[in-house]
Amino acid sequence: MLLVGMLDSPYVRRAAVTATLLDVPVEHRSVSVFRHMDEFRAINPLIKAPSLVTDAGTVISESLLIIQHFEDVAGRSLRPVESAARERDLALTGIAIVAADKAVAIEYERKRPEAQRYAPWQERIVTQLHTALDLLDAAAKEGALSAGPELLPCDIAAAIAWGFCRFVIPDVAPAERWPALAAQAAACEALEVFKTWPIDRE
Ligand SMILES: N[C@@H](CCC(=O)N[C@@H](CS)C(=O)NCC(=O)O)C(=O)O
Repeated sequence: MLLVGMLDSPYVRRAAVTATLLDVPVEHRSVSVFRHMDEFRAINPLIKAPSLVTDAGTVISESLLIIQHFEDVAGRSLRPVESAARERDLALTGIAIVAADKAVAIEYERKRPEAQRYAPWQERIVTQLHTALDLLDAAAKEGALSAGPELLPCDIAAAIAWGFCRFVIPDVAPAERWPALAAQAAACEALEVFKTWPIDRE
């Protein structure tokens, strides 16, 4: 299987870390959706990262679906089995994905020429990001997010979303404002599986 996309994408990185934890072997190709558009388009005309090319040659977009395919191949999932824990994981994973979505939106807004930026929209997405980070920090503080020993999807998603914020928009995500989340993410980043898929490999 071939996972396509750069590891500075929180979606690509989440998929890569999950594949390793599920023991699903993936080859990784670091192709940029911006700098290598033609190369990306040849793999997936949608030019979305991550893209997965399965062993059968099928192209799958969207990280959640790619992870679902990894689970199908592995015959297991990283989600807890017990229903309350499972629900909590789904809720926290969703919050972490929203955090990543909003951080990406903030980064993309910054690509616009100054005159084409719309301040009320920028304020909205920063507020949404901060709300998501508040919720993740509270979860980390009460121990609902951790760095293992068994990593859950929410642990992975939260740590990766936080790492992405610190990497691309550190000015709107100061570490001292969300210390429990920052500590949880730092503990995850120290793990071998996170080091295998570093955010800044390229
Ligand atoms: N919901 C998607 C989001 C993926 C996404 O937005 N990826 C960005 C890179 S971080 C991308 O492909 N951007 C180019 C574009 O949207 O045209 C997922 O979970 O895979």
